[in-house]
Amino acid sequence: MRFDIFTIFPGIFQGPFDESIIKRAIAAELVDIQIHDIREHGMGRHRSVDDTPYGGGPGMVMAAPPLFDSVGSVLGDALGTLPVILTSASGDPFTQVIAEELSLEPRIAILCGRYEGIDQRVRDHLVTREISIGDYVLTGGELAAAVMVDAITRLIPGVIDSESLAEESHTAGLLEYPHYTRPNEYRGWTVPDILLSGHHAKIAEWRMKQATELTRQRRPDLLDKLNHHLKDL
Ligand code: JCK
Repeated sequence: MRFDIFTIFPGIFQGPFDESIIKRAIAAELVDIQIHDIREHGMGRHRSVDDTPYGGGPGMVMAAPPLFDSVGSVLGDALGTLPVILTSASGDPFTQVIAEELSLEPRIAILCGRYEGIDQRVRDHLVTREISIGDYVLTGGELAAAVMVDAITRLIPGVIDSESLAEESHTAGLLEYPHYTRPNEYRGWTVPDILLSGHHAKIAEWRMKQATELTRQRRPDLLDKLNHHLKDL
């Protein structure tokens, strides 16, 4: 799978993909993440990518031409056939279901906004989908793009151990059950006996009960959603 990320701050992506699981996925050529600097298509002598808003008001607006030129030059004829995602606080909420859908695509473009806004013609004629990673305010779209790439990449076959993904599907829609590792006693705090018993069926049952109970306490909305899905089956 290939990601093309368009940004005016390519340096933000120096860190996030250069460690651990994503780094391994890149090395194994399971994923290809290309960062493109929109400013290479900036306007005029100063390579501007923004301008003041028509109609007045505070802040600057990201201009359309550098974005169309940048995305057009990288995607070429593929433009029009693949998802072009805009990270935006006004977008559809990003969910695991969306991550799963997008993990099936061979290639995705992600545009990272900055400033107070983006020229509406980009949304209307370049972007196929607007996605938000949550109801809080970021300074720009780059960290949201990194979050989406991370969540999507781990779903690509071969990136994560298939046992872990199978375990995840058993408990999908629930919060995690408690985990323990050695030592069995630490500062007088012990590990639940059931986990040391070797009774695999009993352990699975205990974990499911723990996950369900924690979800009921902390995220009853997730249980409601899960019940709706089960009713549909
Ligand atoms: C992209 C610029 C900064 C901040 C004005 C917005 C009402 C406008 C995001 N989950 C998420 N939160 N924030 C973002 C995000 C923020 C961005 C850009 C994504 C580009 N900014 C900014 C505030 C405003 N308010 C709501 C007025 C821009 C995602 N994904």
